[in-house]
Amino acid sequence: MNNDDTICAISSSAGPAARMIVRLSGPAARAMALSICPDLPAQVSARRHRLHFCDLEVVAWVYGFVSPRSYTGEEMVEFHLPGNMTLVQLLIGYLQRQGARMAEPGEFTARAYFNGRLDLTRAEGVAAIINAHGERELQAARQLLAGELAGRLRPMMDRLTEALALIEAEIDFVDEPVTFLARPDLRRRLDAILDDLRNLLSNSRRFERLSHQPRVVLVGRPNAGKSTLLNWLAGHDRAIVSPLAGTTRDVLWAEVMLPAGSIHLVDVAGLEMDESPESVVEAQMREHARRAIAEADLAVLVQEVNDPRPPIQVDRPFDLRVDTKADLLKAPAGSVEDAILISAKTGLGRDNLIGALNRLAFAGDGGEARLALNQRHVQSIERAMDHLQQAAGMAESESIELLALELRAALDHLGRILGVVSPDELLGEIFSRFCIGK
Ligand SMILES: Nc1nc2c(ncn2[C@@H]2O[C@H](COP(=O)(O)OP(=O)(O)OP(=O)(O)O)[C@@H](O)[C@H]2O)c(=O)[nH]1
Ligand SMILES: [Mg+2]
Repeated sequence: MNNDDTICAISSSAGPAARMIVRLSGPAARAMALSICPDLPAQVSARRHRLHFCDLEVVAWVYGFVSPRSYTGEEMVEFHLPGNMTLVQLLIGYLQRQGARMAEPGEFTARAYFNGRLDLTRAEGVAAIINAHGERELQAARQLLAGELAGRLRPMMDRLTEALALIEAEIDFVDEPVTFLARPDLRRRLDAILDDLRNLLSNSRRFERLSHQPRVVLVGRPNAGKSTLLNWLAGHDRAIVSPLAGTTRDVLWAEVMLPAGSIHLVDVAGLEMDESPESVVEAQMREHARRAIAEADLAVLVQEVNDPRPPIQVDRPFDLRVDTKADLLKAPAGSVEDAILISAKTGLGRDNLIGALNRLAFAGDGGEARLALNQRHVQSIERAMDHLQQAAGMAESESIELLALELRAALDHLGRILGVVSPDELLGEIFSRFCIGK
């Protein structure tokens, strides 16, 4: 990426809006802005101005930022124009004729990173916010942007740097019998850093998991009330319900909102225990059901409360049992102890059921306080831990050169997370996930 030129882009979201934002950043940003807005103040400012370009006079809010006090760290100007795409395109065309180049996706944030305004985890936070689906991802992205991961890693890196410096000092004084760091002390320090990294991994969530919608499949005999349950939780008539056994044939699903997120609730054909399929359709129906059951994250056994037969069995254990049609309950002993008793007719058990599904589907998610790590973070932490383990194993040995090498490699991997040492291809990979104008 070349930072010598001045870039511009539309940085408001796509589609009609009351205001549209054109961003300009780089060494010539101010000069270009002055050519259409001669009274732009020399200091940081936010004012309404009359802009003159392409024989037009347009009243717009103009935000002037002075290097290094801007998002990118460069001279920056933002034009907040009336929401008119033609106007915006005329302005962009004008700026291009003045020498501005259209920004690539993520280029504003990349410049912020190169100018030391953001570390790499925070830059990823910006990308994650732009791409967030739903509240949980947004929350995790905000944590990244707030620098929480960096805040946890930096003290560990400082401790590691200190140990490395002491070891390297010994290498420099190899001819003299000095020890700057007693070996048991070194070992303790390395073990402590390893413990902290291990804790960071085990107490964090995975970013990738946040966007995964847990699949929950309803399994039971024909007529048990599975489709009714699907409709009841989805809040609309997704599936056909009838008193005839064998109503559902295809695999159906609906998105169901639970307090911690949404799940993909799957309804399949009712299954009998040991019945051989009578027709081609039935064989297919079973095969589809079997696959949906195997692919689900959770399986719920749905059984009519008065059904005296033993529950059906499938190739996996059930995570939850739901007894349906509680309004038809003949004797109180009908329900199994750890089953959730519901009635779609009277509304009984709905909160219980939602609570149980929520716990199962989002267990281990651990609320908002836990940090979310992406694949790249986890991989770098694991590699750093491998090198630290190697180093800890050598702590007692004589060859401190090799030990220093391992410590340096560990530090390097942690540094990559923050972008302290970042190969170009890694940077390209991260910033290309942005959209233009960010
Ligand atoms: N009284 C009562 N009837 C219910 C309740 N839930 C479902 N039913 C009835 O039970 C019958 C079967 O319901 P479905 O939801 O179609 O059952 P299913 O398990 O999807 O059946 P298949 O698709 O054939 O496997 C329908 O007539 C429903 O109206 C309930 O809570 N109370
Ligand atoms: Mg059904």
